Amino acid sequence: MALFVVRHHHEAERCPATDPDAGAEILNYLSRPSVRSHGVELRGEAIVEGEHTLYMIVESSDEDRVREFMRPFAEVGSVEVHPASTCARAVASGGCAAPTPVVDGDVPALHPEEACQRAIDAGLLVHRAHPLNAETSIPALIGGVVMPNAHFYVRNHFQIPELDPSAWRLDVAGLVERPLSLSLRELHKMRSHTLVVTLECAGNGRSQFDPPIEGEKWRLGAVSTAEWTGVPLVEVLERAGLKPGAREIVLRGADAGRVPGHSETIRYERSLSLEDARDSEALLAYAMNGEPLPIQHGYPLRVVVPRWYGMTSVKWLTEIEVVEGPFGGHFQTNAYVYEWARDGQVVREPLTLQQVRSLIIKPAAHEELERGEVAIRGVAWSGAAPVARVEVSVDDGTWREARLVGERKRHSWQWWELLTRIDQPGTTTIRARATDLAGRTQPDEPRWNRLGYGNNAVQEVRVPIS
Ligand SMILES: Nc1nc2c(c(=O)[nH]1)N[C@H]1C(S)=C(S)[C@@H](COP(=O)(O)O)O[C@H]1N2
Ligand SMILES: [Mo]
Repeated sequence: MALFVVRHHHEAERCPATDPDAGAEILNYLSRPSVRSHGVELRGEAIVEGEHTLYMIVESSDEDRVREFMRPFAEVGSVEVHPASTCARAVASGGCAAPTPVVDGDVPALHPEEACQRAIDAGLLVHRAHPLNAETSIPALIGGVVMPNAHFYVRNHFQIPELDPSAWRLDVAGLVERPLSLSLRELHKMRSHTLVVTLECAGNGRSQFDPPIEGEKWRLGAVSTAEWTGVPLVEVLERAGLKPGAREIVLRGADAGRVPGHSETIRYERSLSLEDARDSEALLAYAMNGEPLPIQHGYPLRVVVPRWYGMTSVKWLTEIEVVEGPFGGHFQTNAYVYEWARDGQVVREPLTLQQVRSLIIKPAAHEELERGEVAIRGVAWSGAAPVARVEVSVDDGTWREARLVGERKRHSWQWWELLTRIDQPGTTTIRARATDLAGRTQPDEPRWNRLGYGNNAVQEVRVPIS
C-alpha cells in the first residue's frame, strides 16, 4: 500500500457543502465502506477553513485508483494527488544520520517504518528510528507494577527480525550430551515458570553524564517491568546434558548487522556463566504480561536474566551454545564494559547486575502542585539485593524515609511513597535515594565511565508549587 496526500479545491459558488442533499451525498461517499469499495483507505481529511480546499491522506495500491475515487471532486474543481510518506518512514529509511545496518540477506525484518510508527503511537520517546531505540514515558507506569507491553522501552542494535514461528527452532549445541532443536510447541509443553522482572538498559540515564558520552542519549526511561513466562534456562540445559568442561553458554539472537571495527556481519550474542545462569533464575520467555512476546521484544523467544542489566536478555533467541569460554564476542568485550580511569590506568569491568536506583514518578518534572499535602511516589530496584529503604529530600532538607509499598521484591522494582507537606510557593526540588540490603546506595553524581553505563545517580525533580 502506498500513501498519498490529495488536495481538492473548488470555487465558492460551486461548493456542494452549502446544499444539504449534496452535502449528505459527500458524507456518504466518504464513509469507510464506500471509500474502501474504490480500493482506497481514508487516513484523514480536513478542510482549510474559509478556503474551499480539502486535504485527504489516503492509502491505496496505486495512484490511478485514488484519481478514480476523486472523480466526483474533479467535476467541481481541481484535484492533485501527491505520493507521500510518513515521518517515521522518512526518518527510518535514512533521513537520520545513522547508517542503515547491513543485514544478513536471509533474515526477513520488520519494516523500520512500521516498528517506529508503533513506538510513536504508543507514546514512547524515540531516540533512533533505525535501529529502533525508544524509551518509555515514565508516567505511563501509574497504576501498577508492570508496564503495558506497548509502553515497554525498546533497545535494538540491528533491525527487528520477523521470525516464522512454525519454522523457528532453538538449537542447543556445543559441550552437550544431546544436542537439541526445540520447536516453540515443545517449549510450551515444558513446565512453565512466571517471574515479574525489571529490565534496565545499562545506558539508562546516559544523557546525564558530563562530559557527554556518545551512544543512545537515554534519559531515565530505558527501564520497564513485565511479567515474563517461559522455561527456566537451566531446565533446557539439563535436558541437553552438560559435558565436562562446560562453563559458559553463548546466547545468540537472530538479528545481525555491521558494527564499527568489524568487516563481517555480527550477530547479537552474549554469554552467561553456568553459575550466573543458575543464580539469576534466567528464563527463556515466550510470553510477556500474558501475551505472546511482541515482535520488538524478541518474538518468539527471548532470554530474561533477572537483576542483570538488559544486554544479557537476548531477544529473538535461536541458538544456545555451551562452551568452555571465555567468550569474546563484540557485545561481550567491546561493549557493556565499564571503563574506569583509575590512577592513570584504564580499568575494565564487565557489566553484570543493575545498580541500586529509584525513580520519582509522581510528581512528574514540571507538574504544577498546589501547596499543602503532597504525595511523592516512585519505584526503586537493585540487582544485588532487595531494596532496604528509599529516602526523599524536599528542597535540600533532611532525608526522610519513604514507605515501601507491598512486599520486598526480588526481581522487580517496587513502589514507595512519602506523604508530606510543601508550604512554600515557588520551585521545589525533590530528590529520592534508594539503598539496598547489600548496603549499596545511590551516589549524588553519575560515576563517569567512557561508554556511559550504569548511571544510578540520585534523581532530582523540580516542580512549581502554587
Ligand atoms: N537479539 C538482541 N537481543 C537484545 C538486544 C539486541 O539488540 N538484540 N538488545 C539488548 C539490550 S542492550 C537490552 S537493554 C534489552 C532490551 O530489551 P527490550 O527491547 O525488550 O526492552 O535487550 C537486549 N537483548
Ligand atoms: Mo541495553
